[in-house]
Amino acid sequence: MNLAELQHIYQQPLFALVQQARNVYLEHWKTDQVQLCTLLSIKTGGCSEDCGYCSQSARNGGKMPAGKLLDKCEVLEKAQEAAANGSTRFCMGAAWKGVRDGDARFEQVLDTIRDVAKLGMEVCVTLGNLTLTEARKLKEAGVTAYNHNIDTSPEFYPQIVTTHSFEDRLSTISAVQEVGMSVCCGGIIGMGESEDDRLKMLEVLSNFNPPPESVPINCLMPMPGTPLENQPPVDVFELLRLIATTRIAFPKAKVRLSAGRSILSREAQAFAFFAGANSIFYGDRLLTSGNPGVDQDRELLRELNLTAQTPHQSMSVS
Ligand code: SAM
Ligand code: DTB
Ligand code: SF4
Repeated sequence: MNLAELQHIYQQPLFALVQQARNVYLEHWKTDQVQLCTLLSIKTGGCSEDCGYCSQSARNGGKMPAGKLLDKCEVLEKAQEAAANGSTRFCMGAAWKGVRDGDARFEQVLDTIRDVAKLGMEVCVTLGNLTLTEARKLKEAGVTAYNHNIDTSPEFYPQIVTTHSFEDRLSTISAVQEVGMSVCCGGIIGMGESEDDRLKMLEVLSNFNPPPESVPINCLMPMPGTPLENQPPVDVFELLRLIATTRIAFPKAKVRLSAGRSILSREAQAFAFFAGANSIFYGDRLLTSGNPGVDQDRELLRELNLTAQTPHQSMSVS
């Protein structure tokens, strides 16, 4: 879809937009199921990059000490706990610019992935830049999806990050696609970008071939010490419009209501599910910030009569 088409969808009266999104959802997904993804930061802080939103950048005040890469046993323990809690996807994140084949830390991550993959959940990793060689090894180790967000429009990106380019992000995504791994790619809203920047981000995503398997929509968590620490919260109706537009643009994708749920009311989350979101981060923590507790989320899903997706479930209707 191009920007004009996305604007046309996005600018409809809110109820017409949400109704269209709900219809698209029902055409492609038979039941009201939500994918439950648990995140684990396997290497926290000390990152060389200057992403303005990120608490883990060594350049953003440097308050967060660089942690060590978690060993396999620690990760497996968390992954088993996630599986026992009903998670269908386990996503491991590292505060790295990227990974290189031959590096001992990359070998350690591959070894960990091989064991996590045996637990039956979908396995997602987000490790920064890759080339074809690393992408192939990750797939062989059992990774099902690689998360690499473009975060915003190509035009706004340089105002948020200067240590790598938007094109660098796209080149990693091409490598992931070339080896046949699913792409999980979305962005953040609330960084000072315009509504058109958000739609331009969707325009770029909609030109991916194949389109992303999942699209995380994160609301900025304003992290102390970062240049964006004082950003005001995202307007809830702007979030709902973007979720609905994403559902319409990507009928078959998991649209993930990602960072920021801890400041959304139960009603706003219910509205977001109605508008087409069908995936959440599930677990008490995101990477360095908080998330609603597992018990709270279980209760919310029960009240909304939403059930958990099984792993590797794509659309229920062909
Ligand atoms: N270093 C890797 C990378 O940049 O791809 C992986 C980890 S990075 C923390 C993954 C994603 O988390 C970012 O692309 C961004 O979309 C999201 N993120 C990071 N900090 C955030 C924040 N404060 N609020 C919302 N989303 C955030
Ligand atoms: C994504 O799109 N959101 C997640 C995951 N992919 C890696 C990360 C959210 C991070 C929120 C801020 C934090 O916890 O540091
Ligand atoms: Fe590093 Fe990723 Fe955070 Fe950017 S978003 S500073 S690359 S951990």
